[in-house]
Amino acid sequence: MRVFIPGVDGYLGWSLAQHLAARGHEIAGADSFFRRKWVGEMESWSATPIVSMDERLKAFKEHYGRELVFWEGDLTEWDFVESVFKEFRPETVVHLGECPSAPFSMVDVHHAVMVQTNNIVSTFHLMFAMKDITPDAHLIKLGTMGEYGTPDMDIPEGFFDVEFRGRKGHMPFPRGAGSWYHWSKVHGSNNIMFACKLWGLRATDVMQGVVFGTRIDEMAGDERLLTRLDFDGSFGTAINRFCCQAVIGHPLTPFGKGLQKRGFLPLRDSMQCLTLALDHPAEAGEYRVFNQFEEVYGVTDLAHKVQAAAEKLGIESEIRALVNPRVELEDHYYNPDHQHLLDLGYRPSHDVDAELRIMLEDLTKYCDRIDAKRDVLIPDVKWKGDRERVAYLHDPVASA
Ligand code: USQ
Repeated sequence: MRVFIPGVDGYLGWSLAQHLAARGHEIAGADSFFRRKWVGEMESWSATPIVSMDERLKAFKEHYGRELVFWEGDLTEWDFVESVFKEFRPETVVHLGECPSAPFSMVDVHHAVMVQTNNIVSTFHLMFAMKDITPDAHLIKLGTMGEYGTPDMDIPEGFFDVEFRGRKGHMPFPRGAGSWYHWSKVHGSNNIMFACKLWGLRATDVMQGVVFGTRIDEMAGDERLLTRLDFDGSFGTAINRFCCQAVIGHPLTPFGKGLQKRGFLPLRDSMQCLTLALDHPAEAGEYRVFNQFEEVYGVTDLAHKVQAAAEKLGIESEIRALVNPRVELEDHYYNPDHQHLLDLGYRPSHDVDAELRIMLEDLTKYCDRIDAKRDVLIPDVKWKGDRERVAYLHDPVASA
C-alpha cells in the first residue's frame, strides 16, 4: 500500500516508516524539521543521537531495500501539500505532523497560536488534498486521549448514547482537554468528523495515550535507525522522562500528588495499533474513533515501576514530587474504553517491565547526552503563564 506519513522525522513517524517498510508497504514522508527546532528552543535535544534526514534516508534504503520518498516542507502551505498528493497519490495518510506538546502550547500567546494554527491548518490541508486528489484514501489522524480530559465517568470511544428530555441520540462524547495543544486536537477531530459527513472521506481518529519506549525491533543494530526520545519538561513524556532521570541519578518527578492517571502504551504497541487501523480502513463516509492505549497507570506508580526496573540493573533512584506546573486534577476517576483495536486483533505486549529494562539499557549508553542537559528535566512552563523552573514539593510522595 502507498502510505504517506506527514511528520516522518518525529518519534512516531520515523518508527512507523520502518515498521511499515518492513511489512512491504511503499512509504513517503514529509517533514519541516520543526520538532528538532522546537526542542532546541527548549534548550534540549534527543537523548538518542538522531542523525540528519539524509543519513536516515541512506540507512533506510540499505535496510529495507527501497527508498523512502521524502519531501522537506511545511504542511501549513497548501501548494506543498497539493504537490505531494499529486505526485505520490497516497492510499493511506497517517497524520503525525503536528506539534505534540501540551507545555509548549502554554508558553505564551505566540506558542498557543502557533500550535493551534499548525495543527488545525495542517489537518485541513490534508483533508482537502484527499477530497480533491485521493478521495478513496484513508486518513489515520493522531488525536489524543487528552481530548476527553478526566471526567468523573467512564469514557467511551468517541461516541455515546444519551437521553435528554425524552429523546435519544448517539453523540460525540464531550471533550474536556487540559491544554491549548489538547484543544487543537479536539478542533482537528471535529473538522475531520464534518469532512467525512460532507465529502464521504474515510477516517480513523486515534485517541492515543502516552507512548513510551526507545525503539522497535526494526531499529536494532544500526544507530542511524534510532528514533528520537525527548526528556525536557515540554517534549518529554512521563515514562520516557522517568527513565532518563533514573540513568543519570536525577530524582524521578511525579507532579503534585502524583495520582494523575493516564493510558500508556509502548512504542511497539503504538506501531501495532496504527498498522491494524491501516490494514482495516474505515468505510467511505465513516468517521471512527479508536482509544489507543494498553493500560491505565497513576504517574507515581509508574515512577515506582521505573525505580524497581532501574534497581534490577544496579541503578539507585529516588522519587521526589515537583510542584505541579499544570492545571489538572491530581487525584481522579479514570476508566476509558479501548475495545475497538482489541476487536481488530490488537494483542498488547503487556510486558512493561521488559520494555523498561530495554529503555534503561539503551538510555544508559546515552546518559552523557542527558546529563549535559539535565537542567531541562525540571519543567519551566507553568499553565498559569509565568516561566520559571518549578520547585520540589516537601511533602512525602503519595502512592495510589
Ligand atoms: N507528569 C508527571 N511528571 C513528569 C511528566 C508528566 O507527573 O515528569 C504527569 C503530567 O502532569 C500528566 C501526566 O504525567 O498528568 C502525563 O503527562 P505527559 O507529559 O507524559 O503527557 P501529556 O502532556 O498528557 O502529553 C503526551 C504527549 C501528547 C499526547 C498525550 C496523550 O506529549 O502528544 O497527546 O501524551 S494523553 O496524555 O493521553 O493525553
